[in-house]
Amino acid sequence: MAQIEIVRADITTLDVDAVVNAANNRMRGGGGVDGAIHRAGGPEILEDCIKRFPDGLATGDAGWTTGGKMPSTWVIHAVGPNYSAGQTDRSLLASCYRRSLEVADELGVKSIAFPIISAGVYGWPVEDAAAAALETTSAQETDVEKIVFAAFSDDMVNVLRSEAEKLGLTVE
Ligand code: AR6
Repeated sequence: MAQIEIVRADITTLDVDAVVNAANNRMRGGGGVDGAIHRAGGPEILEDCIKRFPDGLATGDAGWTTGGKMPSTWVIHAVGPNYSAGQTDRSLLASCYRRSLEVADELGVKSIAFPIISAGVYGWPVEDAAAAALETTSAQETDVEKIVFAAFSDDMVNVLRSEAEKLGLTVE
């Protein structure tokens, strides 16, 4: 089982093999963490998105591009469900984490950082978004050794710590 860490950080600054992006179906960038990743990594990420995902990506799925100028080698883009638009199927949210770790294993990634997918613009209730993130990643068989959750606020750090405690998970 991978070691789980919760940190307060801008995910684009983390020195990990892969950072996960909370993307959308079009896979051409956007706001929130998606905007931050495209800005930090530079235009190579969008070029790779256009080349590798001409038709975008389905909700719940994940796929990789270069990390461009970021410290991470890879970006793994996952498309979360848009709760605010009525996509409330939790299995789609869990699928983002499962698919991201599968892609990470294909790439030989040993350390990965996740944002809390769907918990921003897409409006998923934050406690449940954090619980889904922790539950799904901690239950998965993977060769990834370190999973970092990058919280963008102190509130999110506290939510993640409290949900981890409810799940009986050891986190750093
Ligand atoms: N580092 C870490 N976490 C961040 C960062 C950052 N630099 N920036 C934001 N967050 P969101 P979603 C947190 O809205 O809800 C985009 O337009 C944020 O506080 O980025 O899945 C896409 O293109 C929140 O906790 O993603 C899609 O259209 C979490 O990351 C749509 O938004 C996710 O918030 C996806 O919405």
